[in-house]
Amino acid sequence: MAPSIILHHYAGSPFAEKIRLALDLKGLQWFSVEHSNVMPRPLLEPLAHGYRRIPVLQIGQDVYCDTSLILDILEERQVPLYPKGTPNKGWIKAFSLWTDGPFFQLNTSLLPWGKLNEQFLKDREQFVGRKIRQADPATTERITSTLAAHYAVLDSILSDGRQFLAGEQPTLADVHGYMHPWFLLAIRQGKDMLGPDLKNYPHMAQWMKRVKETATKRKHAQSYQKLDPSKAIDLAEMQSKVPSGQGERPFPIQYSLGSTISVTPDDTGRVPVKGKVVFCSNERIAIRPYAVSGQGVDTRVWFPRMGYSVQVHDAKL
Ligand SMILES: N[C@@H](CCC(=O)N[C@@H](CS)C(=O)NCC(=O)O)C(=O)O
Repeated sequence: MAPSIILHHYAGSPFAEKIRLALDLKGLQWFSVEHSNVMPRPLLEPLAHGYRRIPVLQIGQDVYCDTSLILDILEERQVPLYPKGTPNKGWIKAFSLWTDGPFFQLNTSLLPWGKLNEQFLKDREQFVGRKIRQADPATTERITSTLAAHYAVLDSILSDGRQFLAGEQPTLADVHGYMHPWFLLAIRQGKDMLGPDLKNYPHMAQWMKRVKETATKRKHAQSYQKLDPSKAIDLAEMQSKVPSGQGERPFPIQYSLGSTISVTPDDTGRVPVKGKVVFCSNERIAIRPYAVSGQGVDTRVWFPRMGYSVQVHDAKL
């Protein structure tokens, strides 16, 4: 049977690496749809309706934004990555606020910005909403030393001899932590990325090998197939009508099912996605952009509530 999971991504994205790793650790099969590492992404736009970050997970006409939500969706499938006896979802989510926030920002600030092409630099300036400059040597040294402290935290968690970050079995904590040394090493292959020397973190180096080996062992024999981006659009269009709305909990007072709202990331890629609310809970929210714009494909676009702001255009309470 063809896999129903479609990952929209590009090879060099550390956040996408999280999802690729989780898919392998879970032994799931998926379709890989590759997009450019800069905007525009004309064959993702009709599905994601303005959401400009990578990765995006598509299952039929449902489009899930942000790795935090994508990992929750994948967790609903076989081989849990919060096995019994390990820290539960809430704890690991709190842990990911560190890996995805301050740790990630420091890691990317050491990219060799001065050597990257103009188009990439301009794209990322738009993405972060400010000018990006190659740090001078003193700043680079300061960032490297702070970043070293972050890697030391990963190393110290592992220093008591545990096999994985949350104990003896791989969990989503490993998925969140792994993207950082992976990114540093992937970029270093071109010897261009600055930053701490990973040889200084022996526990982390062993753990990286262990995570990789476990993923290789567990991954499905035909883990992924490449899919043409236009086929992913066809697969969303083939679905029946978007199901009517629901919510697990009372809605926030400012909006309700059927309200027109925009959802915008709080930190980077702050492009609002506007649509009618079709689902809302404490954890996630889904909107139907097509119901407002009449453009693109009639998808449900899902966001986590944490890290995203809502602007209400028409409350219809
Ligand atoms: N909080 C988001 C962050 C995603 C993110 O920052 N992705 C980077 C790629 S690793 C991105 O979209 N960069 C800009 C781009 O590719 O256009 C998530 O967890 O998915």
